[in-house]
Amino acid sequence: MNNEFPQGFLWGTATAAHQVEGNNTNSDFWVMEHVPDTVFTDPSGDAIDHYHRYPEDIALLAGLGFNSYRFSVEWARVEPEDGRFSTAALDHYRRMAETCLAHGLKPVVTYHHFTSPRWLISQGGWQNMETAAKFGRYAQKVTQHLGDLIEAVCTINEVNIPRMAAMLWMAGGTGEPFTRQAAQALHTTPQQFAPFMFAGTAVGRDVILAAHHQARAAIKAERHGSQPPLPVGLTIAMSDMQAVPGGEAARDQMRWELQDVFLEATRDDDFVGVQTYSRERYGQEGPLDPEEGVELTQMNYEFWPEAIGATLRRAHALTGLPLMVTENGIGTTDDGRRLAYYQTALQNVLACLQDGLDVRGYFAWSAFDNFEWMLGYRPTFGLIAVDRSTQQRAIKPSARWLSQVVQANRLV
Ligand code: GCO
Repeated sequence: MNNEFPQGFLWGTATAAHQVEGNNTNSDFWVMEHVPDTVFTDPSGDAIDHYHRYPEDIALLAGLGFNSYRFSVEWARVEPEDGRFSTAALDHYRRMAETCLAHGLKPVVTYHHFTSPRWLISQGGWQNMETAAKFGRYAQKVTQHLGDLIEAVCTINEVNIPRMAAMLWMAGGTGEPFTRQAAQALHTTPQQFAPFMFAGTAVGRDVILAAHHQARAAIKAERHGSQPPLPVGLTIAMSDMQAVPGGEAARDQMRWELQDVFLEATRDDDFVGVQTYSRERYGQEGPLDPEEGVELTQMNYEFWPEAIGATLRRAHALTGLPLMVTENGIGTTDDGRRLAYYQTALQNVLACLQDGLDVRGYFAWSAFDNFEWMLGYRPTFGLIAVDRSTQQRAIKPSARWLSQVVQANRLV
C-alpha cells in the first residue's frame, strides 16, 4: 500500500480559544463556571495562557513540522457588547494569523467554538433567531480584519453538539439549581437559558444552521475580487454510529437527527469538517454501553480509532463535498496509546484517500493539554503537556512520532 498523503495536504493541530487562552471573562462559560452550584469540575482560570504565549506555542508547532494550525476567534472578546467591536481584540487575532504565516502554518480559523458573549445569552442566545444575523455581523467583521490571511473558515464548531447533548446526556431540567443560577447570572430565565451547548431544541438547531448560513454569506461578500476565494464550512461531531443486529432502526433514526440533518445543511458549503473520537453502538432500545472488553479512554469512550474512516465515508456519501478532519484524538494519560490511536486513525484516513475521497487535511485534537469543558483539566488530549503551575510546555513522544509522519507526508 502506498503510504503517501497528497501534496499540499494540511497537517495541523486544533485548539479552541476558551480552552487555552485563559481569563475569557466576558463569555457565558466563564459565568457558568462560577455560579455556586456549577456543573463544571474546574473553572478555566488562566487555562494555558495561550492568549499571551501564542508566539512560543506557534513556534513549537512549527518546529514539529506542521503546516497548518486550527484556532478559534473568541466572539466575547471581539464584540464585548452588542454592536461594539474591539479593534484591539481583532488585532490580536490578526497577529496570531500573521505569526502562523511567518512560521509556515496556514491558519484555519473557527469563528465560534462553544463560547458566546454574555450579552448574547441575555437576549435569548442560541434559541433566538436574531442571533443568526448577529453572528453574521460578527463574521463579517472578523473576515474584514483578518480574512486576507486565512486558509479556511469553520463558521461554527460542532453544529450538532447541542442536539446530541439534549438527546443523549443532558436530561437536566429548568428547575436545576445550576440552571437557575446561571440563567440569573446571565440575565435571562431558566426557560430561555440558551448558551450554545444548551440550545438542544429543534429551534436551537434552526438558529444555529441559520447563523452558519448568514456567516457564510457575510464571509463570501467580504472576501471577493482579486483575492482567491476563502473556503467556508462548518464542523460536525460524528461518532461512528453502529447498529448491533436489530438496532438498525434506532440507529438510523438517531443518526438522522444527530448527523444527517446537519450534513444536509452543508449544501453550498466548500467543505465539511469531520470531528471524530469513537464509535457508538445502538440496540433496539437505543444507545448501548461500551462493549465488554473494549478499552476505554479518559472520556469513557471506547478506544476506537477506526471510527474516522467510517465517518469520513458517511460525510462523503451524504454531501459529496471536500472533507477535512478538523478534530481527531484521544484523552489518555498513556501517551503510547495516543500514538497507537493516531497510527490506526491515519491508516484509515489513507484508505479513504485511496478510495478517492477528497480529504484535504488532518487536525489532531489537541495541540496541548487544555480545559476540557465540564470535565475541567483532568482529561489530557494534548500532543504537548502543560504544567499549569509554571506554564511550561513539554512535547510528548506521540507528538514526535506524528511530527515524522507530517514531515515525510507519509505514514511511517
Ligand atoms: C469538540 C470540542 C473540543 C473537545 C474535544 C474533546 O469540538 O468536541 O471541540 O472542544 O475538547 O472534542 O472532547
